[in-house]
Amino acid sequence: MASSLVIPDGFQMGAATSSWQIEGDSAGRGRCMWDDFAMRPGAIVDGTRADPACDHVARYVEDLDLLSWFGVDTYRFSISWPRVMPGGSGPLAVAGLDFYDRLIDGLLERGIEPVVTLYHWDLPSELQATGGWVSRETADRFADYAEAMGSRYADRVARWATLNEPWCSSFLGYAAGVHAPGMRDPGASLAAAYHLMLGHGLAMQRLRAVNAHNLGVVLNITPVYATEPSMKAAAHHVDGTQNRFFLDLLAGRGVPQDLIENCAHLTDWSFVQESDNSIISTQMDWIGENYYSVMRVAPPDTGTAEAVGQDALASPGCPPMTYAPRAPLTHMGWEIYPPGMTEVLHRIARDLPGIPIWVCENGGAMDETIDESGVHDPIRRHYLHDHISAVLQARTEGVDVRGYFAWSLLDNIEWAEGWTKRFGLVRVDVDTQIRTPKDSAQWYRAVLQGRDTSD
Ligand code: IFM
Repeated sequence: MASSLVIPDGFQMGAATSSWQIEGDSAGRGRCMWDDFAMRPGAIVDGTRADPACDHVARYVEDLDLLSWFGVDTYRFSISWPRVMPGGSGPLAVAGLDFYDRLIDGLLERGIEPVVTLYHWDLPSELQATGGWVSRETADRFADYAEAMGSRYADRVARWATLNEPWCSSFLGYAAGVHAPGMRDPGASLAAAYHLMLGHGLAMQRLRAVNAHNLGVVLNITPVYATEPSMKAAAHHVDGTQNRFFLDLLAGRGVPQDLIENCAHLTDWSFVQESDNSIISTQMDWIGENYYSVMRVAPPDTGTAEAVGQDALASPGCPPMTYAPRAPLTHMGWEIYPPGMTEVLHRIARDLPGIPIWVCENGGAMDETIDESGVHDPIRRHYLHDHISAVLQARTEGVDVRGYFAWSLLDNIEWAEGWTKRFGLVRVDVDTQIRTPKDSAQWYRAVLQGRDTSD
């Protein structure tokens, strides 16, 4: 790894979290589909529930002080829909709204820009009970919720993301069944993906109407490679469900024709209405990219390792295939491949020209050792170094990338992996809730403060 990293002036550096992964205090909000999913035996590998998570609702001041300690320019967090609007529609919950007021004001007092994600997967249970994202009405309810949040916080929020990683919400949740709501219905997952994007477009319009500024969405566009020429068609299909579906809808090109044809046995696509196109492609002010790894599409039964979320079921309509990530791997089984970061930023710039990009998540669950001198995680430190360098390379090559958020500020609930996979810069002891900055945190802080970053 190169010995130093120079962050250009004006390039924003931050850290990110999401509500269900850190907040705890489930008694202080309505239920969401992840609370329900977590009750299913075996759904979350270690039986983790929403509480205590990082007990962030009670400890947010300590967490704000940690952000100050790092010296971040910006912090990306998500609002829990069921905390501010229990049930997913109707009256707002004052205690929930007040919590995010205090969080946002605390950030501003510390000179940190708040970036809000409106939907990071915690759909109110009541909306899942009426079909969740498979139902078009959920997109309307999301737009109502977005408008309510815009009305309350637009004066203080620097940037808004409607959705986080709609690919995960739709295909991991409704097709592969490994995320809430735990369904395995490929046709339904395509409707869910579409309605998420419709909800995005509707929310953009409603946010703008209440003077919320800097509006966008966060995707997880992922380079997809065929391991051999015979797998090119399968890789193209995976690229369709993983990437082109979202990019093409945002660009106003509609659902890719090859997906329409290849998935015709799964759905009649009757949920697609012509008038939706202009809504979904409402002009964005920015786009977020969460980059962790790449996908290597290989012949069936030749996969070399299990990678969390790299599941053929999550690409409805795909020809027989498997994934074959190459070492080195993180604890998620995800290949560590920094050049993919540069590549993906170029691709987004090409497919959605003229839209500034923020890297909204990047990081890894890695080996770490704990002793009296601290938490030692050299692999994470190298990972961050190499990926930030890859972002800056894309910027040098002309991509309009404006900032980077490390995932994650804190160790937190890694969804169906529970507490078994830790992505934090800061270690969280779940029993004591003691926060301990890892070596990677010290390094990241030094980068942010422009101090010595030599290896
Ligand atoms: O923890 C998740 C996050 O919620 C969404 N992006 C990927 C991260 C790691 O899996």
